[in-house]
Amino acid sequence: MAATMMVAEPYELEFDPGTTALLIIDMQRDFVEPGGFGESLGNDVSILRKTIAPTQRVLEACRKQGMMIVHTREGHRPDLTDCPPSKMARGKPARKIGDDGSMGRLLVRGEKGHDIVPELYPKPGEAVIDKPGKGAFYATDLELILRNAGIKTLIVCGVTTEVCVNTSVREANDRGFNCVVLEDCVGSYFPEFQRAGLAMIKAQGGIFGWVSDSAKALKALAA
Ligand code: TIU
Repeated sequence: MAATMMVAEPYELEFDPGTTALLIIDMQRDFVEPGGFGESLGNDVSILRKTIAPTQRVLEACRKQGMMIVHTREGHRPDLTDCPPSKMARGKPARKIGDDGSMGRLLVRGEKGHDIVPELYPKPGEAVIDKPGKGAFYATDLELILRNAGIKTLIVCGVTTEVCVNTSVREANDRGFNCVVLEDCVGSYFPEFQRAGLAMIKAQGGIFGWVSDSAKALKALAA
């Protein structure tokens, strides 16, 4: 497929699916199902589940185009040596990172809660980036993988809008990648942060990137 256009804000985005990756941030049970890390921070996690269906449609369209697909997971080694003590202590939670939850140890690699929800589960050959922080580029090989594949544009989905999605988009933007965030494919525990998190990406002429939605992305990918 040749270069195409996606209707977006603040203006139309031109992209080539051959140099574009779908980046799905942290669609893990720990953030979207009860008993996980998100709930341990005091959040109602059910609000995030509405991102799953539109993200699934975009994922299927990108797979059909043969585009690069990258999934990220936030989490830590079982011995927690890569978890800053400050992160563990933040919020004084009743259940901390590494403690037992109903889906295994919270935010620990290899546990059920740490893995990606079944609806969006990676297929063989799709990159899975395990990240210890909120940003997908910090202490990971994501940039190397994207550069080696000649990727220029990122279509971004995932959770949460103002935390890991925003942090990762800012990191990507500073590295020269064009990012378009699909608003119905990203979710926040806080409606006001969903609005602000998207507004600050597309403000000032697209200071961090573009905002579009799954329907517009599907239309662009079908063109
Ligand atoms: N707490 C919250 O909103 N998010 C996170 O801790 N991680 C991600 O956003 N993935």
